[in-house]
Amino acid sequence: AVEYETIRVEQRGRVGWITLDRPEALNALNTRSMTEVVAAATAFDDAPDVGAIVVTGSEKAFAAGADIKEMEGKSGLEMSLSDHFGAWGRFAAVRTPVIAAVSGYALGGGCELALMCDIILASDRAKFGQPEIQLGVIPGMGGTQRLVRALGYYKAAELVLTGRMIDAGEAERVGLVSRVVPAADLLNEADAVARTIAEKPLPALYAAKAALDVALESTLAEGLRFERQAFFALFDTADQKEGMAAFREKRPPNFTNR
Ligand code: CO8
Repeated sequence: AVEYETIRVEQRGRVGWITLDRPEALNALNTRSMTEVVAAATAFDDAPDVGAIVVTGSEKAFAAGADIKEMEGKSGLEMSLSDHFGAWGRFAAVRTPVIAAVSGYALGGGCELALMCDIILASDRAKFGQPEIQLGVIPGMGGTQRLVRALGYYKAAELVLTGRMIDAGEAERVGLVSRVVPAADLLNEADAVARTIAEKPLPALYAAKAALDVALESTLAEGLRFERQAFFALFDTADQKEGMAAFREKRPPNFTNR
């Protein structure tokens, strides 16, 4: 078994849990934690009995950014040659739906990690922000791109240019967060949402996530073409036949994830 140092990993039912666990650094993301989160997420993605993944931190911090102390002394050339944090691309490419359950700080790379997930649930103690400008840099794990797509240009520009943190209520109002719950309820709420997703048929979940992803990076015409092909392909799955038969027979479906 893999020995994780910076995360805790657990499968409960059909839900894979990844808990960031570097409390001494407010879960700041270093190379080690990137490697571990990516390994855990891709292992859950490969497991046929996992239908949803939850990523969370502690009540005080989801993740307070990329690890500043690790990056500080590097040159641009070193960052570039090592493709510093490039492996996060594999996290974003996970086919299984991923839920971020955020409490406390989700700053910089922490906010960007949440943005790589499909659903963001927040506790009333959550704070989001891209403070990189104050460090003389900019978001480097997708923040400028995903925030513009998620919030629109003007709100994203304000956050990236000022570095201002927003609380959970504002994050919900601007559409970053699906729902805000009391901190004590966050993990139960994440579990409920994850279970709801994980009991759906896997081929349709993969297709839905892939189509949603295409919406972020294509024209409407390309996206509609992708959606239609994915829709057609699902008619070759056992779960489509079962789902529609169950509807007709007025009984719950029994999906086999094929
Ligand atoms: N990196 C390293 N260590 C951190 C980080 C971080 N991002 N955040 C907190 N820590 C450490 C602190 O240094 C401190 O350690 P120590 O006890 O050894 O001094 C410990 O965690 C606790 O932190 P604080 O004492 O500061 O706790 P407070 O409650 O007083 O403050 C804050 C909490 C406001 C969250 C504060 O810690 C803070 O401002 N942190 C930095 C936030 C930040 O600027 N994040 C952005 C980082 S840059 C980034 O994410 C770029 C991403 C893109 C990279 C892509 C590369 C390709």
